Amino acid sequence: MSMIVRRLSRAATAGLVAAAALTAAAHSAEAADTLGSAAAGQGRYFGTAVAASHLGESDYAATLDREFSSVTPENEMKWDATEPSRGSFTFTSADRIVDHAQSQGMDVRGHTLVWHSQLPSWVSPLGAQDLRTAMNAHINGLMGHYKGEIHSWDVVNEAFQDGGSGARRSSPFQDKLGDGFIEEAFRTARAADPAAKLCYNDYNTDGVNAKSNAVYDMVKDFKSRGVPIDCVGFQSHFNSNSPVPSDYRHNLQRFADLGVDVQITELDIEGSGSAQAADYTKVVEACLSVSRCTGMTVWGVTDKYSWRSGGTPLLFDGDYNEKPAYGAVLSALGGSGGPGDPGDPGDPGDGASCTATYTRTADWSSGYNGQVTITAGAEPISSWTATVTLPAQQSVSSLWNGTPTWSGNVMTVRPSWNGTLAAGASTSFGFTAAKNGSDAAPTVGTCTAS
Ligand code: G2I
Repeated sequence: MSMIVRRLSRAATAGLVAAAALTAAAHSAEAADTLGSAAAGQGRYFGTAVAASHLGESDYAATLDREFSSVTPENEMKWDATEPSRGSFTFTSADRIVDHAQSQGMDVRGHTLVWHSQLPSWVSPLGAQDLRTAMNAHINGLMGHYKGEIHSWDVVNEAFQDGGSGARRSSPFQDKLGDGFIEEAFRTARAADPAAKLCYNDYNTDGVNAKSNAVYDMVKDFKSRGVPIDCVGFQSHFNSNSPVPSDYRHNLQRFADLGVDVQITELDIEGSGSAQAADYTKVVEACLSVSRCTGMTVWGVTDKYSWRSGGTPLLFDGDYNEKPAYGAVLSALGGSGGPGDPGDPGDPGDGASCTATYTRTADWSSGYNGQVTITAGAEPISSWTATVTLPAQQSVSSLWNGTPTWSGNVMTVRPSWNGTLAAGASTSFGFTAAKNGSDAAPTVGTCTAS
């Protein structure tokens, strides 16, 4: 689909975004027994990196939808994914994540516009003037497509070297355009989407050191000269070689004192058990004690899909069980519940649960039949609720074995006669949809049960 068409259809879903925001507000008023609702009680978001390819896995989607209030596409908004050849933008995977997030009332962080890594091969050979044009066109292409839909963008990522020098990292942008490329990227970004917070994002800048000092000096300079910058992202990838620094809070605060928000953008901490839990507690407490620390994002939902899978660095294990670190984070956020607590929605076998999976059962040129199968979890259930988000153009003409309510193109379906299911048992509902020019599949969101 061309960028222009998609841009129009995104604007047409504005009503849907508003409806999703209402869902989020209602959600945060419930008992703070999830990461997102507990963080909302502290005026913060709690997010995760998401890969589009996992959204069809029901346990992945259920954990994501239940626990998190913000998402960051892990790879889908990077340059190689969105503009693989010059001037030709593809947003299919990124749109999937944004549509899913909006259907659940989640915010979206944009990651990332200008970065030396995951660059398509056509970028590096460009001469200086051409590279400048291409960089600005890339920023405008991405930010234009998602205008008004992204709460914070990582405009420039990882532009400083590791080690003691505090120098800029060599990259096509640095080497050909010089230090000024960062400023230019931020100015272009501000014009492209004035509502988005514009962030500089980096790693090994979590404590006070030569690298964070260099970023600090840049932000101070930007603020003094009116270069538009709103926030600094601290990736916070920790392990035994790179532990949570003792001056983490102090470092976040000194950046906040420059007049920018700070965000923890890619948190993960290798380890397990109580030691890992204690480290996560330090990070959450540091953010909560800095009023301009507006939210935290962990870099993935489950250990099994982490870029550091060997290090089990996340809050849910490979079977989506809550780890001790989950309980520590929830309690540091002022929430209640956690692994083993009665009524905790994330505990397997502890309370009603269900999963929802989608299949297309019939297909013709102008329409199709879809079927959603609801399967009870480890306990019997007496009712279920499933959400189905249709591509904007499509419309549903009939639905059977379920009772729908609509918000924009999000259909929330509850049982008609088939709410009661034994543990592990299934039922399904079906519907007929008109394609109206779009053959895309609907997205099935979280299934909740009682
Ligand atoms: O490296 C951890 C993060 C450091 N900060 C910037 C982040 O954008 C970065 O994320 C990681 C992703 O978590 C990985 O998933 O960035 C990596 C690339 O630099 C991502 O890995 C890549 C693999 O290297 C590719 O082989 C693969 O095709 O993911 C791609 C998509 O699955």
